[in-house]
Amino acid sequence: MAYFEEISKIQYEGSSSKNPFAFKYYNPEETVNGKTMEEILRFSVAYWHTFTADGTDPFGVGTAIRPWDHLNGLDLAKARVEAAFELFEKLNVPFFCFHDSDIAPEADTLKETYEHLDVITAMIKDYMKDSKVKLLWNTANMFTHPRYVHGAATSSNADVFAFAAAKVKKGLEIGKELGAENYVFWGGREGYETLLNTDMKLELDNLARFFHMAVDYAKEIGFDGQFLIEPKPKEPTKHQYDFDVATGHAFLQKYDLDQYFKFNIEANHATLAGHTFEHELRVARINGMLGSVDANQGDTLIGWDTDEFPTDLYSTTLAMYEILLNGGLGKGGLNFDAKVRRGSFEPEDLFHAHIAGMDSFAIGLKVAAKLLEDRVLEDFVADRYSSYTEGIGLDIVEGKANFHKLEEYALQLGNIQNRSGRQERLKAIVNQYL
Ligand code: XYL
Repeated sequence: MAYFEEISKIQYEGSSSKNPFAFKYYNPEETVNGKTMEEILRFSVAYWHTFTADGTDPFGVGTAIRPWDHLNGLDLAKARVEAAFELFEKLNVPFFCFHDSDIAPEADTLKETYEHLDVITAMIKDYMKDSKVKLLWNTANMFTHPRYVHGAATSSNADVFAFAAAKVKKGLEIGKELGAENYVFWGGREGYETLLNTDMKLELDNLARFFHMAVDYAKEIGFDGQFLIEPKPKEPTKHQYDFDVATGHAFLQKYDLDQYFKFNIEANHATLAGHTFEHELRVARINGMLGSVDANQGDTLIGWDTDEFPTDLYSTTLAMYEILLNGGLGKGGLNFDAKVRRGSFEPEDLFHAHIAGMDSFAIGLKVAAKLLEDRVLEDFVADRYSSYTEGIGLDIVEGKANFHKLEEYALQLGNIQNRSGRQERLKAIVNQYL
């Protein structure tokens, strides 16, 4: 059965095409620096936003019209798998991602939930056999059910810690079964609401214990996917422990976990933390910790995680600039952790949204590659820091300076001359490439 009958496979038609169901810029076969767009961009569909969510928001019920709406329970879960593979195929995306609870309904007992997961995992595996689509990552939902009211691995209740561990154990088994390239931890409720009732040290120590157990179990079963932490500063908790990349990195280093983890960086989480998307990518990149990306965008006028499909070309360009400098995303990809707006409730909007996101990143890739090829920013930055390539600057960089030597040098300096940072000129040059 076809769920999106009216829509055929989306093809690349070029920028002059007026066909809404065509890519204008994303041409999977086109090469950029010797690799195809498909290989570099590694697009992924997020199961939760595209097949599970219905447009519910804090003020109103769902608005989405979906061809599987009339079904329930496991029948609904199965229909979603069928619809998912139809959409993957038609959009020609190479990857998808899910939480356990997106693919199969949670039952009253953990045992029954496992049974549901087994049925749907087998079905997904079957579909994957006849498809080129791979699992970018899976994860466990440890934030929706009331049991996670005080967190999962950072809960004040050890029973919840144990329950969460069982969910991740199962998640790793599923990841292995489906050949997942990564496993994600997003700690939505791993944080606190008030310090008045919180043992922060125990919660953080427990979170590290939990991650070490996950690493051990992955080794035990031979799961070789990359572990990823997805930082977010807040929402739903007031303060989330994986606040941003820098905070998460310090945590991983403190607990000897940095060798096993990288980061899954989400654009809208970066902006919630008061950073730009490219800032988070840069911090991860220069520390060798850039794993994967949740490609979306927020809204400057709204203070929460709006998870919009990415259409801001300035942002996709600067993101792709970081990704290219990183030598690509390795096992990671660009996962559209993005939802159609509540007012875009028709099934075809799922296609328009993904086409918009894929085209926006394709433009970003091409512009970033050209910027790098012309060394627009590299030459400027190299020149800006040239004082460290000779004289006292070179001594500082080579560890040949100390406060005595620097004082001696400073004492004989006349007026210090600085040079302009030329921010506006550089922005204008970037605009010339867009
Ligand atoms: C919510 C988060 C999640 C993670 C996976 O803000 O983005 O959707 O990506 O748990």
